[in-house]
Amino acid sequence: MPTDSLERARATLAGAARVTALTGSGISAESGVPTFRGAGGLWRTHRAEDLATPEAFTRDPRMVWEWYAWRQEVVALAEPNAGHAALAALERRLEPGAFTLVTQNVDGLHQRAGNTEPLELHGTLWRVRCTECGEERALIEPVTESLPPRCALCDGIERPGVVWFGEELPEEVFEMAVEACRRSDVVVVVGTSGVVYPAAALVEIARAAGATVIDVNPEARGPDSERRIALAGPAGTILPALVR
Ligand code: BJW
Ligand code: ZN
Repeated sequence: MPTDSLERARATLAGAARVTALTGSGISAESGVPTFRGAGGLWRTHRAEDLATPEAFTRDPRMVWEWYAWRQEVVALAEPNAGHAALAALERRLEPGAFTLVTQNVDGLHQRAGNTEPLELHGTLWRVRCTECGEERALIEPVTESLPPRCALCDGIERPGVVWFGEELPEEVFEMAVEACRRSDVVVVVGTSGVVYPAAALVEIARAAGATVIDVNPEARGPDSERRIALAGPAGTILPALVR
Protein backbone atom coordinates (compact mmCIF):
# COMPACT_ATOMS: atom_id res chain seq x y z
CA MET A 1 0.00 0.00 0.00
CA PRO A 2 1.46 3.39 -0.93
CA THR A 3 2.03 5.50 2.21
CA ASP A 4 0.45 8.47 0.49
CA SER A 5 -2.83 6.49 0.27
CA LEU A 6 -2.75 6.03 4.04
CA GLU A 7 -1.92 9.70 4.59
CA ARG A 8 -4.72 10.78 2.27
CA ALA A 9 -7.16 8.42 3.98
CA ARG A 10 -6.12 9.72 7.41
CA ALA A 11 -6.64 13.32 6.33
CA THR A 12 -9.98 12.56 4.69
CA LEU A 13 -11.20 10.75 7.79
CA ALA A 14 -9.95 13.50 10.10
CA GLY A 15 -11.88 16.08 8.07
CA ALA A 16 -15.14 14.13 8.01
CA ALA A 17 -18.10 15.21 10.12
CA ARG A 18 -20.08 12.01 9.60
CA VAL A 19 -18.57 8.58 9.19
CA THR A 20 -19.98 5.12 8.61
CA ALA A 21 -18.00 1.89 8.83
CA LEU A 22 -19.31 -1.20 7.05
CA THR A 23 -17.67 -4.40 8.20
CA GLY A 24 -17.60 -8.01 7.07
CA SER A 25 -16.09 -11.23 8.32
CA GLY A 26 -12.53 -10.17 7.39
CA ILE A 27 -12.37 -7.83 10.39
CA SER A 28 -12.74 -10.84 12.70
CA ALA A 29 -10.24 -13.03 10.81
CA GLU A 30 -7.35 -11.88 13.01
CA SER A 31 -9.41 -12.90 16.06
CA GLY A 32 -9.44 -16.44 14.65
CA VAL A 33 -13.00 -16.37 13.31
CA PRO A 34 -13.11 -17.88 9.80
CA THR A 35 -14.38 -15.82 6.87
CA PHE A 36 -17.06 -17.23 4.57
CA ARG A 37 -15.38 -17.42 1.21
CA GLY A 38 -11.66 -17.58 1.93
CA ALA A 39 -9.48 -20.34 3.33
CA GLY A 40 -11.27 -21.76 6.37
CA GLY A 41 -14.66 -21.09 4.76
CA LEU A 42 -15.29 -24.81 4.86
CA TRP A 43 -16.87 -26.63 7.80
CA ARG A 44 -16.39 -30.39 7.66
CA THR A 45 -17.00 -30.84 3.93
CA HIS A 46 -19.64 -28.15 3.56
CA ARG A 47 -19.32 -24.70 2.08
CA ALA A 48 -20.42 -22.12 4.62
CA GLU A 49 -22.64 -20.52 2.00
CA ASP A 50 -24.57 -23.75 1.46
CA LEU A 51 -25.31 -24.01 5.18
CA ALA A 52 -26.59 -20.45 5.55
CA THR A 53 -29.92 -21.15 3.88
CA PRO A 54 -33.46 -21.91 5.06
CA GLU A 55 -33.43 -24.98 2.80
CA ALA A 56 -30.39 -26.47 4.55
CA PHE A 57 -32.05 -25.87 7.91
CA THR A 58 -35.34 -27.48 6.85
CA ARG A 59 -33.47 -30.48 5.45
CA ASP A 60 -31.21 -31.02 8.44
CA PRO A 61 -31.71 -28.63 11.38
CA ARG A 62 -29.37 -30.62 13.56
CA MET A 63 -26.46 -30.38 11.16
CA VAL A 64 -26.94 -26.67 10.59
CA TRP A 65 -27.16 -26.20 14.36
CA GLU A 66 -23.89 -28.13 14.85
CA TRP A 67 -22.24 -25.58 12.57
CA TYR A 68 -23.71 -22.64 14.50
CA ALA A 69 -22.88 -24.21 17.88
CA TRP A 70 -19.29 -24.68 16.70
CA ARG A 71 -19.13 -21.06 15.55
CA GLN A 72 -20.53 -19.88 18.89
CA GLU A 73 -17.72 -21.80 20.62
CA VAL A 74 -15.09 -20.26 18.32
CA VAL A 75 -16.41 -16.75 18.93
CA ALA A 76 -16.84 -17.25 22.68
CA LEU A 77 -13.14 -18.10 22.91
CA ALA A 78 -12.07 -15.27 20.58
CA GLU A 79 -11.14 -11.73 21.58
CA PRO A 80 -11.78 -8.53 19.63
CA ASN A 81 -8.61 -7.48 17.78
CA ALA A 82 -6.87 -4.18 17.10
CA GLY A 83 -9.17 -3.53 14.13
CA HIS A 84 -12.30 -3.78 16.28
CA ALA A 85 -10.61 -1.59 18.91
CA ALA A 86 -9.79 1.09 16.32
CA LEU A 87 -13.46 1.34 15.28
CA ALA A 88 -14.47 1.65 18.93
CA ALA A 89 -11.89 4.45 19.31
CA LEU A 90 -13.27 6.15 16.20
CA GLU A 91 -16.78 6.10 17.67
CA ARG A 92 -15.48 7.67 20.90
CA ARG A 93 -13.56 10.33 18.98
CA LEU A 94 -16.49 11.58 16.89
CA GLU A 95 -19.43 13.64 18.14
CA PRO A 96 -22.35 11.57 19.48
CA GLY A 97 -24.44 10.40 16.53
CA ALA A 98 -21.77 11.19 13.94
CA PHE A 99 -20.52 7.62 13.66
CA THR A 100 -22.52 4.61 12.54
CA LEU A 101 -21.18 1.08 12.56
CA VAL A 102 -22.93 -1.25 10.15
CA THR A 103 -21.88 -4.88 10.28
CA GLN A 104 -22.70 -8.01 8.36
CA ASN A 105 -21.11 -10.01 11.15
CA VAL A 106 -23.07 -12.05 13.65
CA ASP A 107 -20.23 -12.57 16.14
CA GLY A 108 -20.83 -9.67 18.56
CA LEU A 109 -17.12 -8.75 18.64
CA HIS A 110 -17.82 -5.07 17.86
CA GLN A 111 -19.93 -4.75 21.01
CA ARG A 112 -17.27 -6.51 23.04
CA ALA A 113 -14.69 -4.04 21.67
CA GLY A 114 -16.83 -1.12 22.87
CA ASN A 115 -18.98 0.03 19.95
CA THR A 116 -22.33 0.94 21.42
CA GLU A 117 -25.00 -0.01 18.92
CA PRO A 118 -23.76 -1.59 15.72
CA LEU A 119 -26.45 -2.12 13.10
CA GLU A 120 -26.41 -5.89 12.65
CA LEU A 121 -27.65 -6.43 9.10
CA HIS A 122 -27.51 -10.23 9.29
CA GLY A 123 -28.63 -10.70 12.89
CA THR A 124 -26.59 -12.31 15.64
CA LEU A 125 -25.35 -15.68 16.84
CA TRP A 126 -26.49 -14.71 20.31
CA ARG A 127 -30.27 -14.83 19.78
CA VAL A 128 -32.50 -17.72 18.78
CA ARG A 129 -36.10 -17.75 17.61
CA CYS A 130 -38.78 -20.45 17.72
CA THR A 131 -39.78 -21.56 14.20
CA GLU A 132 -43.30 -22.35 15.48
CA CYS A 133 -44.40 -19.51 17.79
CA GLY A 134 -41.73 -16.88 17.06
CA GLU A 135 -40.62 -16.58 20.71
CA GLU A 136 -37.09 -15.18 20.93
CA ARG A 137 -34.45 -15.63 23.57
CA ALA A 138 -30.99 -14.21 24.06
CA LEU A 139 -28.05 -16.53 24.64
CA ILE A 140 -25.21 -15.65 26.94
CA GLU A 141 -23.14 -18.68 26.02
CA PRO A 142 -22.99 -21.28 23.25
CA VAL A 143 -25.90 -23.73 23.08
CA THR A 144 -25.05 -26.91 24.93
CA GLU A 145 -28.40 -28.70 25.04
CA SER A 146 -29.18 -31.44 22.53
CA LEU A 147 -29.49 -30.04 19.05
CA PRO A 148 -31.64 -28.53 17.66
CA PRO A 149 -32.64 -26.56 20.78
CA ARG A 150 -36.36 -26.42 21.47
CA CYS A 151 -38.73 -23.68 22.56
CA ALA A 152 -39.63 -23.65 26.27
CA LEU A 153 -43.15 -22.45 25.42
CA CYS A 154 -44.25 -24.76 22.59
CA ASP A 155 -41.43 -27.27 22.05
CA GLY A 156 -40.96 -26.02 18.47
CA ILE A 157 -37.49 -26.14 16.92
CA GLU A 158 -35.52 -22.97 17.55
CA ARG A 159 -33.37 -21.43 14.81
CA PRO A 160 -30.38 -19.09 14.95
CA GLY A 161 -31.36 -15.41 14.90
CA VAL A 162 -29.45 -14.73 11.70
CA VAL A 163 -30.44 -13.80 8.15
CA TRP A 164 -29.99 -16.57 5.60
CA PHE A 165 -29.93 -16.33 1.81
CA GLY A 166 -33.35 -15.55 0.40
CA GLU A 167 -34.52 -13.99 3.68
CA GLU A 168 -35.28 -10.32 4.24
CA LEU A 169 -32.90 -8.23 6.29
CA PRO A 170 -34.44 -6.56 9.39
CA GLU A 171 -36.15 -3.66 7.66
CA GLU A 172 -35.62 -0.92 10.21
CA VAL A 173 -31.96 -1.84 10.66
CA PHE A 174 -31.34 -1.75 6.92
CA GLU A 175 -33.14 1.60 6.57
CA MET A 176 -30.98 3.12 9.30
CA ALA A 177 -27.89 1.82 7.49
CA VAL A 178 -29.04 3.37 4.19
CA GLU A 179 -29.67 6.68 5.93
CA ALA A 180 -26.24 6.64 7.57
CA CYS A 181 -24.54 5.92 4.24
CA ARG A 182 -26.45 8.73 2.53
CA ARG A 183 -25.42 11.23 5.19
CA SER A 184 -21.79 10.22 5.62
CA ASP A 185 -18.79 12.07 4.22
CA VAL A 186 -16.66 8.96 4.53
CA VAL A 187 -17.56 5.26 4.49
CA VAL A 188 -14.85 2.87 5.67
CA VAL A 189 -15.45 -0.59 4.20
CA VAL A 190 -13.59 -3.31 6.08
CA GLY A 191 -13.12 -7.00 5.40
CA THR A 192 -15.98 -7.79 3.09
CA SER A 193 -15.96 -9.37 -0.35
CA GLY A 194 -18.94 -7.17 -1.25
CA VAL A 195 -20.74 -9.95 -3.09
CA VAL A 196 -23.76 -10.28 -0.81
CA TYR A 197 -26.72 -7.98 -1.41
CA PRO A 198 -28.34 -5.82 -0.23
CA ALA A 199 -25.41 -5.08 2.13
CA ALA A 200 -23.11 -4.51 -0.86
CA ALA A 201 -25.51 -1.89 -2.22
CA LEU A 202 -24.77 0.33 0.79
CA VAL A 203 -21.37 1.15 -0.70
CA GLU A 204 -22.99 2.10 -4.00
CA ILE A 205 -25.55 4.24 -2.14
CA ALA A 206 -22.80 6.05 -0.22
CA ARG A 207 -20.78 6.66 -3.37
CA ALA A 208 -23.82 7.97 -5.26
CA ALA A 209 -24.48 10.36 -2.37
CA GLY A 210 -20.94 11.75 -2.66
CA ALA A 211 -19.10 9.93 0.12
CA THR A 212 -15.45 8.96 -0.11
CA VAL A 213 -15.04 5.21 0.27
CA ILE A 214 -11.97 3.88 2.08
CA ASP A 215 -11.47 0.16 1.43
CA VAL A 216 -9.52 -1.82 4.05
CA ASN A 217 -8.84 -5.34 2.82
CA PRO A 218 -5.72 -7.39 2.00
CA GLU A 219 -7.32 -7.84 -1.43
CA ALA A 220 -8.11 -4.14 -1.92
CA ARG A 221 -6.97 -3.10 -5.37
CA GLY A 222 -6.37 0.35 -6.73
CA PRO A 223 -6.55 2.58 -8.53
CA ASP A 224 -7.41 5.27 -6.05
CA SER A 225 -9.62 8.05 -7.31
CA GLU A 226 -10.98 11.27 -5.90
CA ARG A 227 -13.65 9.40 -3.97
CA ARG A 228 -12.04 6.04 -3.39
CA ILE A 229 -8.94 5.06 -1.42
CA ALA A 230 -7.74 1.45 -1.28
CA LEU A 231 -5.71 0.42 1.77
CA ALA A 232 -4.43 -3.08 1.06
CA GLY A 233 -3.62 -4.94 4.25
CA PRO A 234 -5.11 -6.61 7.30
CA ALA A 235 -7.65 -4.63 9.33
CA GLY A 236 -5.71 -5.19 12.56
CA THR A 237 -2.77 -3.22 11.16
CA ILE A 238 -4.46 -0.73 8.83
CA LEU A 239 -7.34 0.48 11.03
CA PRO A 240 -5.18 1.51 14.01
CA ALA A 241 -2.90 3.42 11.61
CA LEU A 242 -5.92 5.06 9.96
CA VAL A 243 -7.62 6.10 13.18
CA ARG A 244 -4.51 6.97 15.24
C1 BJW B 1 -9.72 -9.31 5.52
C2 BJW B 1 -8.84 -9.91 6.38
C3 BJW B 1 -8.23 -9.08 7.32
C4 BJW B 1 -9.58 -11.45 5.10
N1 BJW B 1 -8.53 -7.78 7.34
N2 BJW B 1 -10.01 -8.02 5.56
C5 BJW B 1 -28.80 -8.93 -6.22
C6 BJW B 1 -28.01 -9.60 -7.13
C7 BJW B 1 -27.72 -10.96 -6.96
C8 BJW B 1 -28.23 -11.66 -5.87
C9 BJW B 1 -29.02 -10.99 -4.96
C10 BJW B 1 -29.30 -9.66 -5.15
N3 BJW B 1 -30.07 -9.25 -4.10
C11 BJW B 1 -30.26 -10.30 -3.28
C12 BJW B 1 -29.65 -11.38 -3.79
C13 BJW B 1 -29.63 -12.73 -3.18
C14 BJW B 1 -28.63 -12.86 -2.06
C15 BJW B 1 -27.25 -12.50 -2.57
O1 BJW B 1 -26.70 -11.45 -2.33
N4 BJW B 1 -26.61 -13.42 -3.27
C16 BJW B 1 -25.26 -13.21 -3.83
C17 BJW B 1 -24.23 -14.00 -3.03
C18 BJW B 1 -25.28 -13.60 -5.27
N5 BJW B 1 -29.00 -12.02 -0.91
C19 BJW B 1 -29.91 -12.42 -0.03
O2 BJW B 1 -30.50 -13.49 -0.16
C20 BJW B 1 -30.24 -11.49 1.11
N6 BJW B 1 -31.63 -11.30 1.24
C21 BJW B 1 -32.32 -10.59 0.36
O3 BJW B 1 -31.79 -10.02 -0.56
O4 BJW B 1 -33.68 -10.57 0.61
C22 BJW B 1 -34.52 -10.05 -0.42
C23 BJW B 1 -34.75 -11.17 -1.42
C24 BJW B 1 -35.37 -12.31 -0.98
C25 BJW B 1 -35.60 -13.35 -1.89
C26 BJW B 1 -35.14 -13.25 -3.21
C27 BJW B 1 -34.46 -12.11 -3.61
C28 BJW B 1 -34.27 -11.06 -2.70
C29 BJW B 1 -29.79 -12.11 2.43
C30 BJW B 1 -28.32 -12.27 2.54
C31 BJW B 1 -27.96 -12.94 3.87
C32 BJW B 1 -26.49 -13.33 3.95
N7 BJW B 1 -26.30 -14.15 5.07
C33 BJW B 1 -24.94 -14.59 5.42
C34 BJW B 1 -25.06 -15.60 6.59
C35 BJW B 1 -25.43 -14.87 7.87
C36 BJW B 1 -25.55 -15.79 9.02
C37 BJW B 1 -24.24 -16.46 9.37
O5 BJW B 1 -23.24 -15.78 9.68
O6 BJW B 1 -24.22 -17.68 9.35
O7 BJW B 1 -24.15 -13.47 5.79
S1 BJW B 1 -24.04 -15.27 4.05
C38 BJW B 1 -22.48 -14.61 4.52
O8 BJW B 1 -22.02 -13.63 3.55
C39 BJW B 1 -22.75 -13.82 5.81
C40 BJW B 1 -21.88 -12.61 5.62
O9 BJW B 1 -22.34 -11.56 6.45
C41 BJW B 1 -22.02 -12.33 4.17
C42 BJW B 1 -20.91 -11.48 3.58
O10 BJW B 1 -19.69 -12.15 3.64
P1 BJW B 1 -18.36 -11.32 3.99
O11 BJW B 1 -18.44 -10.85 5.40
O12 BJW B 1 -18.12 -10.32 2.95
O13 BJW B 1 -17.27 -12.49 3.97
P2 BJW B 1 -16.38 -13.05 2.75
O14 BJW B 1 -15.80 -14.34 3.23
O15 BJW B 1 -17.15 -13.08 1.50
O16 BJW B 1 -15.24 -11.96 2.56
C43 BJW B 1 -14.22 -11.77 3.53
C44 BJW B 1 -13.35 -10.61 3.09
O17 BJW B 1 -12.44 -10.32 4.13
C45 BJW B 1 -12.51 -10.91 1.84
O18 BJW B 1 -12.65 -9.83 0.94
C46 BJW B 1 -11.08 -10.99 2.37
O19 BJW B 1 -10.13 -10.50 1.43
C47 BJW B 1 -11.18 -10.08 3.57
N8 BJW B 1 -10.19 -10.31 4.63
N9 BJW B 1 -8.76 -11.27 6.03
C48 BJW B 1 -9.42 -7.31 6.40
N10 BJW B 1 -7.32 -9.59 8.19
ZN1 ZN C 1 -42.30 -21.73 20.43
